[in-house]
Amino acid sequence: MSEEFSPKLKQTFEDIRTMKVRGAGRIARAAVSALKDEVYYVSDSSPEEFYKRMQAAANYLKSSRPTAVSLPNGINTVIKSIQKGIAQGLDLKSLKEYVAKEADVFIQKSIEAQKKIGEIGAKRIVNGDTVLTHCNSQSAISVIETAFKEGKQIKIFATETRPRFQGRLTAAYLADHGIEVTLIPDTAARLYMRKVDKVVVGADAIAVNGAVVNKIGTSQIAALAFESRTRVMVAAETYKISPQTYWGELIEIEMRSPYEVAPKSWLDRHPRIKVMNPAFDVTPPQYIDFIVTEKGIYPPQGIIMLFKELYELA
Ligand code: RUB
Repeated sequence: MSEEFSPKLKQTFEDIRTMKVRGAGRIARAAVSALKDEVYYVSDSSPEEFYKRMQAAANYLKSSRPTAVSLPNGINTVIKSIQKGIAQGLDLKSLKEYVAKEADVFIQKSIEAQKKIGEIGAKRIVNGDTVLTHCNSQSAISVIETAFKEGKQIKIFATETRPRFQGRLTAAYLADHGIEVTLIPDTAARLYMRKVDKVVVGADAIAVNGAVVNKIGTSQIAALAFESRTRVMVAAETYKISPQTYWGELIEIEMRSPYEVAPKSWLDRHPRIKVMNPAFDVTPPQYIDFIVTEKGIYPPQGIIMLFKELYELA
């Protein structure tokens, strides 16, 4: 099946699958950029043939990783632009130009959204705050970095984020940008929570009821924050809201290899041990204080209204 796709598309699929490209925003932009290039990969004979080819490419890319809703949402904007262009009666050349332009618009908007989230979220960080973040979220980092650039004296705890240690990426980035950061084991989150003023995390998906799917361990941290009355901010672009959850579907949680948790040689010596390695978990809305999007700040319970507005259902 994948033979019919361009080398770039196949490479992007592999990069997302193997987590060379990771983080929900980056995944979406990489997929949309690959689809943009796919537009001109072969010369189609008709708009319908082009549509069919792009739909196959879209479905292939969607299957690279299951949880980050930004991936299908980003891809769907490209597919919808083809449908719109065909409905408008565009000829093949104009249709391809239109679709490539819409892909660029998505990428540009995604970058701008992260910046805007930083500006809005930073208003909720005050001078002297200690912030705890988990995993490696560009949107969460945007909030932290903007607050720092505004001159606020802040300290960060970054959890190491086992088993893939994305917290090291966060810690390295923040330290390289002059921000005081302390890397802690995930298991030390409760010990240090008493020193934390705000928890700031990103999201891979947001359900319409305001529940947030993010890196495994996020819900544990949110529960600890709840216990110690520490505020939890989720920084996420609106394209992370899952439309499927409006119709009652659940968000699929990616299960990853057991060898990320323990080496194969060790597991081979202990064949009776089972390993579960979920990549994400669900934080219930009651453990989240607010969600910062590029459209403004919402309580988790307000996400349904935002969703209806975005999808013109209200
Ligand atoms: C990354 C992760 C990030 C979100 C949000 O998981 O959980 O918190 O994707 O990131 P993984 P961003 O490393 O498994 O992809 O704000 O950059 O979209």
